[in-house]
Amino acid sequence: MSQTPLLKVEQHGPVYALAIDRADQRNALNHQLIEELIAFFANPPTDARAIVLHGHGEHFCAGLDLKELLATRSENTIIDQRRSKAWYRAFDLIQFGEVPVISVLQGAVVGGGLELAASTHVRVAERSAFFQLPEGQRGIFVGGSGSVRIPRIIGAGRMVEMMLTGRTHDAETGLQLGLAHYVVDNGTGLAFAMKLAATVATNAPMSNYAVINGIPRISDMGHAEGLFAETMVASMTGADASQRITGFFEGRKAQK
Ligand code: 1HE
Repeated sequence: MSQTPLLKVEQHGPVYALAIDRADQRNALNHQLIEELIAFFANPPTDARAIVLHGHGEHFCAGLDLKELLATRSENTIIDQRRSKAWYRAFDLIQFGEVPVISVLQGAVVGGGLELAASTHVRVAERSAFFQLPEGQRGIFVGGSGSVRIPRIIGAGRMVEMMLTGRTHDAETGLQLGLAHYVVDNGTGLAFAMKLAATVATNAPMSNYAVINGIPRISDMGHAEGLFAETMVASMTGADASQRITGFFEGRKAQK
């Protein structure tokens, strides 16, 4: 029996809006959702130039589906690691994918929901958004790449403190920490993100690809390796640079 999809896809020209449609369970990530994320991001539509990821309802995402965890946990730790491996695949496909992803964050951005948000490239938080890592309180650890991605955004020390105390950061603090790049009024995040996505979509696709794949990797390299990688990546961009640069100067002349 086929399951009703939990990810809803809408095309708006070069921008695709991808909605997590599980508001009754606060968009908690179950196995089906992770598999649907993998299916979408492994083969995004070839005409997609930017993707907006958002969640239906009052909350972006309540993290791992804890009921499913209780029902499916294996005593065999090797088998149990399959869950994390699926999450790694999904979130790596997002962060190191073909197309920039802009997320819209409202209400709970907690646990695995924060791990998911951290794999997106631009994060727009509505004022209602709050960020928390309650894994310690639930007797578990991050298992969706949080310990790799989140310290690179807020620093290892802050993540340790968040996990030990279970503290909640509001949208404004999230902005200061880099968990969000924008804070907007409640109910306006999707429209704001769609506008940003339309702008991102006008960049050269190869430049966007180089930015999302090159910058996080190069920033992990040593100085010499980084410079070498940068020049290699740069040499692969620029297919339509002459036309774009000429267009830029002609546009400025026309304004004068
Ligand atoms: C869930 C989940 C969930 C809600 N798994 N079902 N994440 C957490 O520890 C967060 C747990 N959730 C919450 O703290 C709250 O639900 C919220 C703050 C997100 C929302 O509160 P509220 O009052 O709007 O909703 P609610 O009444 O708590 O929940 C509504 C329903 O969603 C209810 O189901 P129902 O069938 O009884 O109606 C809840 O059980 C369900 N629900 N959150 C399953 N998370 C790979 S490692 C990652 C590790 C983690 O992510 S740990 C953090 C897990």
